[in-house]
Amino acid sequence: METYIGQHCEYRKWDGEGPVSDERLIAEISDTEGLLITGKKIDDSILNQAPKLKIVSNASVGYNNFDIEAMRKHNVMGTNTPHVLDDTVSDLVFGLILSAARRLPELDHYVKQGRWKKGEGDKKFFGIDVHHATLGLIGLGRIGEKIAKRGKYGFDMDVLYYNRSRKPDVEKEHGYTYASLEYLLKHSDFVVLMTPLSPETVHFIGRDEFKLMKESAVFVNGSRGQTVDEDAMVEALQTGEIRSVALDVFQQEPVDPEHPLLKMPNAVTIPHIGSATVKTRFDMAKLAAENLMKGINGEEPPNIVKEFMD
Ligand code: 8YV
Repeated sequence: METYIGQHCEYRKWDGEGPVSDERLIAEISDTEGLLITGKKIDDSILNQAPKLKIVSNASVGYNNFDIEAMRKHNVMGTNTPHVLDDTVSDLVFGLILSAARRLPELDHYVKQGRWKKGEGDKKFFGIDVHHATLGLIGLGRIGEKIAKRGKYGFDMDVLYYNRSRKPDVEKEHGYTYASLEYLLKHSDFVVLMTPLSPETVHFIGRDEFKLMKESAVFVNGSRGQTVDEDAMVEALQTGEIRSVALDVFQQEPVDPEHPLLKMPNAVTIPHIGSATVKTRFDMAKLAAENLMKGINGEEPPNIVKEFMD
């Protein structure tokens, strides 16, 4: 990717550990026309120092790191990397569903600790079935649709979905049921949150929503940590309001090692790896680089996010 970018423009790369600091970014961007980033917050404080900036290209599909209003004000467009990660993220979500249902990380740990003894009953290893269960999907976007298909055709699940806009054609083609959020929460065995983070979806799932779920429910978050009230989730696990959770995302990332969730065997926790396969990360980087170059050259990038389309 660097070769591709290097062929088209002069570039500087952040090689440091972790995300670039605001101070460092600001020191570098007075003459910059394009930025390629993952997850770095782009707001007025950055944009004020970048008078030549035309485009911020996110190497991710989520773009909650864009301060849309500020970017519009500064005439800077934002792009993302949709489509290329849909299958990879939905595979991972199914991995989370299976991990929680069959308690795979917990039991892997058990075996590796040498605790599996001859003659002991296996009742304590029992999990719950995924096949023929009810999958409740909050968010039937591109990734949500892939998850629904895996559930329906791979695991014979009944699929309920809740979405901002109803999708009658998809419903009809695959036999999914559109449900109110309340109905979905009350009737799903697996509740999967796959909605983008926006001001409307902050703490979309909180105390009231956990209370509505079945005691046997598994809650899976593959969107963003801020879409869930984490304190309420911990409480729901502690009080047995739900059975277990499986999470790719957290309110704060990396998650604090002292976080109560990390001490719970019924919380599967992985480090935000939804799209993290060799091929998909390559495809995302390629798309992000293409978006970047087009934006710098005054052409229309293929993946301008909708808020910059008018
Ligand atoms: C992350 C994602 O960006 O594309 C997204 O929105 O959540 C992921 O692809 C990626 O895992 C880097 O944190």
